[in-house]
Amino acid sequence: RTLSDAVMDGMRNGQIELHYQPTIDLCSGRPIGVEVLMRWRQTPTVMRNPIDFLPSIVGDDLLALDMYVLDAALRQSVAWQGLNIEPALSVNLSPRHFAMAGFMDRIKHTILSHTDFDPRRLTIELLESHAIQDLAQTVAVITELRALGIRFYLDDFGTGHSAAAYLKQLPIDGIKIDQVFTRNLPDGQNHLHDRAIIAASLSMATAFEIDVVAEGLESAAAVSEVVKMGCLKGQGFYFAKPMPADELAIWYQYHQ
Ligand code: G
Ligand code: G
Ligand code: MN
Ligand code: NA
Repeated sequence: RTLSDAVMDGMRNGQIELHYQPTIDLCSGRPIGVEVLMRWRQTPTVMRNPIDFLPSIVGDDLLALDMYVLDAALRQSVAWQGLNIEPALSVNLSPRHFAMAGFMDRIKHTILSHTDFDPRRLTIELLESHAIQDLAQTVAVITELRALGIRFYLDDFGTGHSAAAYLKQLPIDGIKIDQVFTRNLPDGQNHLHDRAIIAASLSMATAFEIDVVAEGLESAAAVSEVVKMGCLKGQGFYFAKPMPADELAIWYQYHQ
């Protein structure tokens, strides 16, 4: 049995869990929303991160897994509304799905079946490291979903092979600056190069009138550096690690 089969069986047996990491308004220090991050509870004591198993899952299986995560996150969000917390949700999706037949109907059905969820509270993060296969089709799907109020961000910005081209060609609302560019701030190895890349990303985002979130903020000093450069939103262990839903609810009620 392959790793992919084991994960898909795990999904059917309730072993896929969601963790949630807050994103922060760097001016007020308050949370704006949460990024949804998948985990696989392979055994009661072994929890695996997606980096270990996602690369082995392809095609329809990856789509099924991503739709499972989206559906579970929307259900969680509606449950949180009952506790008076309403974080915006950011869900990771591979842009590969966007060229697949039937994807549009499938994702729309998943989102609209949660009638108590306002689609304006959903952001989709597209992994920039995954190549886009059918650009015209991808643009068409994004455009139709944006008409429902869903926002799109390019994730891992700067680490793929076509960041600037995607920025130019896709109708997106924001970018997430990858943690490889923030982790050595303020004065670690090659920090001048990192600063140049962050400044260039911010400058492009300003020209395109889109949002920027800096990832991987692990210290107050790193936060203060990106704020000085003009970045208004962030995420990272300095503020909060990814947490299970019950912990996130307590964290959010305390910090909102
Ligand atoms: O949580 P962690 O740092 O281990 O996540 C590692 C990577 O896995 C991140 O780049 C993230 O974008 C990706 N990832 C996490 N959850 C999902 C998901 O539900 N679907 C997809 N396609 N990628 C995910
Ligand atoms: O690629 P993506 O942005 O989706 O990945 C998010 C991943 O980054 C999550 O797996 C999360 O655990 C991890 N992460 C979030 N904040 C930090 C941080 O401050 N430092 C490090 N090293 N990893 C982080
Ligand atoms: Mn992400
Ligand atoms: Na990222």
